Amino acid sequence: MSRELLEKITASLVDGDPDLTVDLTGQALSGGVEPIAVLNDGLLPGMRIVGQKFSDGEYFLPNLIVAAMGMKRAMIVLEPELRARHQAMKVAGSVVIGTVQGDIHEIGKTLVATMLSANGFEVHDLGVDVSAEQFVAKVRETGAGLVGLSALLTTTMTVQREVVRALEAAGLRGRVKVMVGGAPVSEQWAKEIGADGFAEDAVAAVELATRLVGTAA
Ligand code: B1M
Repeated sequence: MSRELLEKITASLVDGDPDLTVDLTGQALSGGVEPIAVLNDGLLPGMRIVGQKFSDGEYFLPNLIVAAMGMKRAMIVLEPELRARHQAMKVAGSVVIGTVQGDIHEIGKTLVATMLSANGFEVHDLGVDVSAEQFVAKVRETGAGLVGLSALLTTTMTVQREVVRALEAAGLRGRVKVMVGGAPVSEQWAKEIGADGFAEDAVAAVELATRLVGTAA
């Protein structure tokens, strides 16, 4: 039953029906399906299929926009449930996060921010299209020990390097760790630009953040 519901959630994203996605997400939660399963086995496979169809030339920009709308609206329903699972956690560390300048992809970054927050991190989410200067200013203002940089485009992943350099130039690099992520980003890239680590998904991001903040402490 829940398998069938999760498949319907995936299909609703692929078919571009945001109302149905939200409705099915609510049904799954009230039917007792774990929020993390709704995310990992319902919503994310849908976004992967949409991306693949876009790459294959079968889908176009409007298809991406409608799918993103469904995903974002479903996340509004899902987020409180994800957080509720981790209510009793103490603050694990402070993180400044954002999608780098020139890039407006926000879903993955927001998911990482939600999972960090759900796991006890104090999260300062700067949103999308964030400049190196804005990252530097927020680290200064908050004293955060970790910066998370998301980039979804091969053309914007280079901005992650700019942020690392800007933190160095501002004299902050000694006290702040840098975590990078996003579809085109890799462990190798993280090393190349002098970041402290790469995480493939939101769960890995929580593990990495915990390890990095632990190292910094
Ligand atoms: Co865009 N887009 N898009 N898009 N889009 C991609 C990224 C693309 C791979 C599609 C494709 O060709 N198959 C392609 C990039 C190609 C490349 O550079 N290699 C692409 C393109 C080309 C574009 C435009 C240039 C299209 C155009 O205008 N011609 C344009 C660029 C706009 C810009 O940013 N300046 C564009 C626009 C858009 C929309 C606005 C329509 C929309 C975004 C809406 C929004 O976010 N509000 C959109 C979407 C939805 C996608 C796809 C289909 C889905 C992205 C997504 O939300 N995935 C995407 C294809 C794909 O990725 N399969 C695509 C779900 C999300 C949960 O996963 O973001 O990967 P993801 O995040 C993951 C991990 O990557 C990781 O954890 C997350 C959770 O598991 N992660 C981190 C992410 N950030 C992290 C940070 C961390 C750690 C882990 O630490 C800090």
